[in-house]
Amino acid sequence: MIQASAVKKINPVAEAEHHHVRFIRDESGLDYIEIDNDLATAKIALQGAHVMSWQPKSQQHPVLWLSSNARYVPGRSIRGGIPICWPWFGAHPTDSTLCPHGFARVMPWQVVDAETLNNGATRIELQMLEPAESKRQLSYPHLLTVTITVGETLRLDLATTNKADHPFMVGEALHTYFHVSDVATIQIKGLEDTLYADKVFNYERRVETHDVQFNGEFDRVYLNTNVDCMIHDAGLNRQIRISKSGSQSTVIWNPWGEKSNQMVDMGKPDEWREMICVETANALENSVVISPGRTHTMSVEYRVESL
Ligand code: TA6
Repeated sequence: MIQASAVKKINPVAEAEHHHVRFIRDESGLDYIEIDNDLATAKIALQGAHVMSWQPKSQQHPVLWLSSNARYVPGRSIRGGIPICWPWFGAHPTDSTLCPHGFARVMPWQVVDAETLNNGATRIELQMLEPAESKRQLSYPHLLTVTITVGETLRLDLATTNKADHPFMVGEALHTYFHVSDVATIQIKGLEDTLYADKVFNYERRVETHDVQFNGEFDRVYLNTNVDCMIHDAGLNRQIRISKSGSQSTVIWNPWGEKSNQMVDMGKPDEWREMICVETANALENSVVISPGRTHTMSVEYRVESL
């Protein structure tokens, strides 16, 4: 974890200009943005433009789950928060040597704009930088930005611009880890009658018949769906509403105990019980073809509601 003694300010000008925003660097050289405005707190790693935490000041509990032994090292994704999967989701379609879920989540990003909105929220726009490694994995010219708005709600707008002279296809996900009281007692509402591909059963296709509930490993890509989902959590007396646009897939994942225990960064033995991933995505056949000169934007907004 970040040692307080190793933390130093890296952008005092931006800090002065943009109230509520602080830049810090840890001992591995990773940079972070801390936001503390009238409405909420949040922390974002510049590697991956990775939102690590967000908590509205009206809420007693964190909304996002962040593993207690997440790794904060260059080139590795942080376990928890909101990893950005791009430009493919899951395994690369043709080259198994490439990292699952693409490279955006481990690339350096830079802040291109920051402002305080009239409602008190903080809006930060980041752009992915393109080291040689990313060019090797995606040779087409492109621009990837994410705008993160931190307030009573949390909003992310992930925008891909095609700067090539031919169309290209992207798969993508905002792979959000939510903090829940106990994954075995929550329900996810909004996906009844939706077709899904079940990764636990070799991508077998079925149609959801009920609210989603959990009693074992769960890894599904719900397809052709753009509706709101709600994580109904009686244990925390709250519901998290997930509203999205530009997204046709919703991915839900919890590895359960055995798989979590095989992973080096899933926290203490039972920590996986307090986590559910509900991902705003365009995956499998919902991957998006972007024409030359066009921008495709996938957006999501999270809101905590009382039960
Ligand atoms: O979104 C679900 C999933 O694709 C699962 O199959 C699981 O592997 C998970 O993402 C985590 O992937 P990661 O590469 O972050 O370990």
